[in-house]
Amino acid sequence: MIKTEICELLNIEYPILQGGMAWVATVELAAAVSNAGGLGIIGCGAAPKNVVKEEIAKIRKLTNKPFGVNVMLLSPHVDDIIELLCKERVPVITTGAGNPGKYISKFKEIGTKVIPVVPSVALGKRMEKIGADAIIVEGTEAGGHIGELTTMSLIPQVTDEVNIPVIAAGGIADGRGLVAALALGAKGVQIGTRFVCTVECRVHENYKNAIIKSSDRDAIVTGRSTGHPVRVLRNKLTKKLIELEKQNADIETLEKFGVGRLRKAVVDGDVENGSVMAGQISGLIKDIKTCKEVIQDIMVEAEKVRSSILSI
Ligand code: TUI
Repeated sequence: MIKTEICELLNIEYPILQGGMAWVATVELAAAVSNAGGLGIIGCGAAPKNVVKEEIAKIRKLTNKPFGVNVMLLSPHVDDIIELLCKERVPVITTGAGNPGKYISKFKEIGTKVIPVVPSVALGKRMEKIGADAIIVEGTEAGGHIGELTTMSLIPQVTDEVNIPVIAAGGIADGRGLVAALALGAKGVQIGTRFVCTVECRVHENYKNAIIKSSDRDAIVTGRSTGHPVRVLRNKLTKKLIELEKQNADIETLEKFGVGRLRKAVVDGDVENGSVMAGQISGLIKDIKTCKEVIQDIMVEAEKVRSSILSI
């Protein structure tokens, strides 16, 4: 089986991390991924401290394997969450949607592994300098809040410039993606959308079905004009947002229009008026499996792909 230094660093069996998706990456999903040998990650999104505290208590009951917590740096509760995570001494912290520079030394003090998500070489280098244990390098293929560059072009550029392990994210959902990421110099992958379509993921079934029904060109980007581009599945909401952007609506109007939309899709199952965050790889996902099946299938396929490449 493919093992890399990420497995050693995080004390996990397979070099697969589950994306810490806001609203989506709840404790049930994260525990299932950790129990299946990957790294499950609870996504804080914009949740307040008490909610995250309960999630951490629950995951400790559901698994004795390592797990992570993702801090979304645009959250209004970010300082409270950081304080909580330090107190709780969670094994791994990932960060997204911003620069976690000012928090890294706090995490290092308590021995937590810190893995920021970065969308560029410059930020990756900065994170290495200030002590990140690894970096998740996320291409624009990913769902949710995204950067500009593709996984294919970002990963080799970053791996050439840093000495800490790189974990590839964005556009990866199977064993081919894992082997491709390793070929580009990554030591592991972070997978989001594939884990949404699992038995253990608690999103509304309409959300899972929207991904299953989607095809290659359905995951589009809105919000470029606000400076916070977000990849979501095409629906009534995106149509309206595109219209508003064409009319040069101001940032405040656009951001107000987006408030509560992710919850609407995830919790209420309103996949027309809600924000169905999902990556470009959505079109590849055709079924709902358990997290264990997802991980096993990826690893078995990766081994096959690796040997077929070696015999070319
Ligand atoms: O964070 C994500 N994906 C997310 S967060 C999220 S919740 C949200 N909803 C609506 C609007 C905004 C957020 C949904 N999906 N992925 C990790 C990621 N981080 N992608 C890109 C970045 C990133 C961007 C800029 C990381 C650092 C960064 O730094 C800029 C700077 O300050 O230098």
